[in-house]
Amino acid sequence: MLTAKQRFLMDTYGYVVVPNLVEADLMNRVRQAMDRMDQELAPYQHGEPWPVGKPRKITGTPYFSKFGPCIQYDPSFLEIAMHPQIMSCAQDIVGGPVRYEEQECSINSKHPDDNHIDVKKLGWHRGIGTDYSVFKGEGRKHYLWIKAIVFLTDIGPDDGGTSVIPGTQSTGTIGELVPDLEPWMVHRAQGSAGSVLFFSEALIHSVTPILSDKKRYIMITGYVPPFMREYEHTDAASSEFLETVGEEERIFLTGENPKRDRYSYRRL
Ligand SMILES: O=C(O)CCC(=O)C(=O)O
Repeated sequence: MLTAKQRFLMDTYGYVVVPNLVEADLMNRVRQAMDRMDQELAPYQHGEPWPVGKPRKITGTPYFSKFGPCIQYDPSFLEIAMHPQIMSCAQDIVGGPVRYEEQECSINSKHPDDNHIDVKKLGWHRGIGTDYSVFKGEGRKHYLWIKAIVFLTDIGPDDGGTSVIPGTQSTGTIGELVPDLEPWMVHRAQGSAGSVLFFSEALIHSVTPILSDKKRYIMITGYVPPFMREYEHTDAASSEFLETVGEEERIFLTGENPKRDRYSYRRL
């Protein structure tokens, strides 16, 4: 559950960083699995057909490795997605039970050419429109599609914390705002390892170049209500993988709960 202050930050800025959610042991296991995956997987060639659920290295440069989907690669990835405290915050923000939407993770470090940040040149994007991404219920705002980014390393001011344009979960478009964007209009999410950045996918956000010599590891999981789907069909868990997990995990991964109708969500 979020505190009143955290709910205020989520509703005002479209994001909140909740500290100290994930234990060091789980973070170590996730980072080790990410290093293994980085060694094992060759970069995906654009347009190559890809089986549903199969872990993939989407980007592979000496400074940036990004994987997605990745949840099937190592049991620690599903464990962190279903971490009880992360799930509790995700349910509080979404406003009911949540299912898996997608999972990506990345390892990045400073590119030798990156010496300053030009906010107008960042890779700004959002996944869903401002109107369709939010509903009000019992005096609260809830967000239908959120991401949780677990900081697996400490992230200080120069360590590539996710950039966001606060408030854009409610209003504004990239085309209107970015040409006139000023540095003070941008926040960079920071926190110690184990903190989790929660944000609405309607919030305009971007990867940020790293200016320090620190390597950044993050795990990103998307959460939606059970009646919503994965972002891309290849993000879904494969039927072979679903056979290897327990009932609670299967319900989380598919949104299909034999004891509830899909639209019993928030029926009071
Ligand atoms: O790497 C980051 O900080 C941001 C990731 C991102 O842009 C996304 O999840 O859409």
